[in-house]
Amino acid sequence: MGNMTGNYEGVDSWETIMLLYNSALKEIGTKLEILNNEFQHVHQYNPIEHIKSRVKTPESIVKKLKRRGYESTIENMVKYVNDIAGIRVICSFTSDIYRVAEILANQSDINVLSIKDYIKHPKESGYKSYHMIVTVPIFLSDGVVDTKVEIQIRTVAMDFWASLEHKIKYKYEGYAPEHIKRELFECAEMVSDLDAKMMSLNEEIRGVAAEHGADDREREKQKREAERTLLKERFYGEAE
Ligand code: 0O2
Repeated sequence: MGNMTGNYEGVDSWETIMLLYNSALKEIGTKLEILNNEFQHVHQYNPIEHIKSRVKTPESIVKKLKRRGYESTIENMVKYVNDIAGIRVICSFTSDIYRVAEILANQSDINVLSIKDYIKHPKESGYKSYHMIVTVPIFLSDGVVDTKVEIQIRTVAMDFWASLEHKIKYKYEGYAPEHIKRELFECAEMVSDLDAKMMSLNEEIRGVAAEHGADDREREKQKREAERTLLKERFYGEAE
């Protein structure tokens, strides 16, 4: 069996393909969970708030292919629909988004196919999120298949905005009234302000916590030194 992003002979049945995409979601989900646990262990904080994953519905896949002028075949779907397996990673702060993205991209079995940074370059609507299309190897009984996953990384606030915007877009079938679009855009700006303020507040708090940590360490050191001096006095009758 070949590489699904190039030669996907043998990966031709709907069931096999769905098995691959579901497995890819599990692999990426586990990687993210391990990362979050390690961060908790080493730095006592979680960069990831929560993770949502889904496999695109057949209707949605067909719609996307049609929109782009492709026939609805398994070959076209594997080749042209990049978000059949999608995972959404919700972080507290913008800085966490870039941290998580970089760590994932540097893992040796992850191959980054493309990146769209809608945080640095928001969409016209105001949409902000960090998108990566990656492949992850899926080990089957008779071979390895590199399988595509779309990873969307965003803050809680960006996610809140995107959910509402998606709902509105869906309701108006893409043709929302101008005033709604305008207000949504204004909300997107508020989301950016909120994210920026929350991040700088968090940095300040962490600065204070680090200072407290340094004070605690200094006190601990002085206590240990006092104990050593006392022990020496007891043993030798005098301090050095
Ligand atoms: P749905 O209904 O969420 O599944 P590519 O994947 O590179 O071939 P595409 O699909 O245009 O091309 O990529 P892009 O721009 O990275 O968008 C992919 C997904 O991002 C979308 O999937 C949405 O989930 C999300 N997204 C992009 N733009 C917007 C936006 O303006 N508002 C909201 N709420 N979500 C957005 P789908 O399949 O288009 O939609």
